Amino acid sequence: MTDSPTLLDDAPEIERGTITEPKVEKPRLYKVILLNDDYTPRDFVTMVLCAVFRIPTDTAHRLMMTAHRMGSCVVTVATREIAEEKAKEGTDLAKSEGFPLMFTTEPEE
Ligand code: TYC
Repeated sequence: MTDSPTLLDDAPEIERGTITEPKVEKPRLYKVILLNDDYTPRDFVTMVLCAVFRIPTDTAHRLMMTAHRMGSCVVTVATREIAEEKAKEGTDLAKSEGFPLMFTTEPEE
């Protein structure tokens, strides 16, 4: 069945398309979360943050202390692929040294 003609039929495609059917969606972003634990040394956590997330030592130390005091802390926000890759890199680096330090990811609201 074909729709009846409307005034919009003569409007440029872009005017109809942009308002009702956006074609390009922004990728959902994911948080990388640092979890506290009772065993990983503070300096090691700071070193992992610097190495994996390429952040300055003072920022890494502040994030580490936030996770230590609050239980967890958002380190960065990225696409799902990058967030999962960074979380695994940090968790694996700690595991290779025998520490239970963990990073997780979760979608932003
Ligand atoms: N709580 C750990 C300790 O007292 C240090 C630590 C901080 C571990 C932050 C993990 O995400 C963490 N040694």
